[in-house]
Amino acid sequence: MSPRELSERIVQVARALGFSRVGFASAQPLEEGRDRLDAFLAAGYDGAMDYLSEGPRHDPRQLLPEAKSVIVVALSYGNTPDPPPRSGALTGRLARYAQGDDYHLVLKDKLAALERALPELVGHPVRTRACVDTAPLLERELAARAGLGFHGKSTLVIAPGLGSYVLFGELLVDVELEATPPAALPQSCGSCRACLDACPTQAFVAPHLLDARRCVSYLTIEATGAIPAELRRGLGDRVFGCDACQEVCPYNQGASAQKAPNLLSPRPDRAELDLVALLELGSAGYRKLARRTALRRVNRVTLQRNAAIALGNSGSAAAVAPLVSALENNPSALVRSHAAWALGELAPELDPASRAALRRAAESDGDGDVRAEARAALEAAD
Ligand code: B12
Ligand code: SF4
Ligand code: SF4
Repeated sequence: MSPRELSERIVQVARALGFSRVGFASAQPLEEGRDRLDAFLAAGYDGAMDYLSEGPRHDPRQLLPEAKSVIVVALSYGNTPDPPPRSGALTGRLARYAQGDDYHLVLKDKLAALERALPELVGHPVRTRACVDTAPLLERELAARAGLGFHGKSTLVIAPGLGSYVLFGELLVDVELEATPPAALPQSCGSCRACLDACPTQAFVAPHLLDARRCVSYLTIEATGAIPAELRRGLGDRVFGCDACQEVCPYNQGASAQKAPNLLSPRPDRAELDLVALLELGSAGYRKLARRTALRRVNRVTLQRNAAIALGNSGSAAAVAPLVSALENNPSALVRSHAAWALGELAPELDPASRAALRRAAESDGDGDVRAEARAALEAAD
């Protein structure tokens, strides 16, 4: 079988598994990507994501020394329903990719099926390594090299015809496959800068360059400690991830009407979560909420912290009582301190009882951060 025939048969199998795009790239090191990653790390834009500097991420052969090619697949989730209009209810938003099954599990299952099909397609045993997100690999560089899309100014890879709501997975193989030529036009953002202007925390340092420490996705998912006070308002009602830079992208307009299969099976009840229930989440509730979803990436306290901030951003008097309860009863100082901040944001809504709770926390909470946040909230209320 010619290399082209082999590629075509692999594409057929991958498409039958539900992948929206499939491309092939050489497993040669990604030199340009390495330079960009080094500059990103040198500037400290990675924040606490130490794993980004561990091990070379630009060389697929570090993961499979015999690798000759990389099969890159794209899973499209653009047709997740658009978020409902704000209703005034105390709800928090999840990023689109988190509204259904965990993409790591879905992609890994599908890549395993492709892996099993390869020996018969190729005609001999094949050494492989499947990667989804967590392996030390520059997945966006590989996706672009495999012709699946181009680098948007938002740093997301945009797949023509699908937009940026695509997730990538890779299969490294010890087989020489014909590289996919770059995707057909259009291939750039042109003069557009909508994503840069829409970012609620001004996280873009320049086109194609993100200071991850300011990104709502980083703050709500990766950051485990206190969220810098000056960025909390920017979170708005987002409690897990952020799509603001994708929502405004012209390449994503009409995405929710796409007919492509959505392997993540988004659930309507996951577009928004009840913020009070999230703030009061118990262990059993957390297990039920996070099971087989991307929410597994964060622990219960992180979700409670995020809920406290979103309640503080709600402007609603109904948020005061649950926040006072969290300030007085939550065992986590992180949650209590963010509840105190949130009460300060709701200063015009505070009644004498909630002010008294803040005063008690300011004087006698066992944690210094909680005392400081409660004092600041009282100052805001005076
Ligand atoms: C760390 C990480 C994050 C961090 C940092 C993101 C960032 N922009 O660096 C945080 C937590 C903020 C994050 C957020 C999100 N992430 Co993320 N993340 C990753 C992860 C694990 C590593 C990315 C990385 O190495 N960053 C360091 C920078 C320097 O590298 P890079 O962004 O990949 O950029 C490279 C290229 O794009 C290229 N490049 C950069 N600029 C330019 C400019 C030009 C002109 C050219 C030619 C090339 C180029 O050079 C860079 C280095 O090689 C990847 C998975 C993986 N293993 O790659 C997922 C990944 C990038 N994330 C993904 C997703 C879906 C998201 C979110 C949309 C989730 C959400 N809804 O909340 C947001 C989007 C935020 C954004 N605008 O990027 C997808 C992106 C899919 C896509 N279509 O691009 C990935 C690929 C996961 C996956 N398996 O699908 N993420
Ligand atoms: S995901 Fe949100 S916070 Fe992060 S860069 Fe995009 S718009 Fe900004
Ligand atoms: S919003 Fe505009 S600038 Fe940003 S990625 Fe999309 S096309 Fe590019």
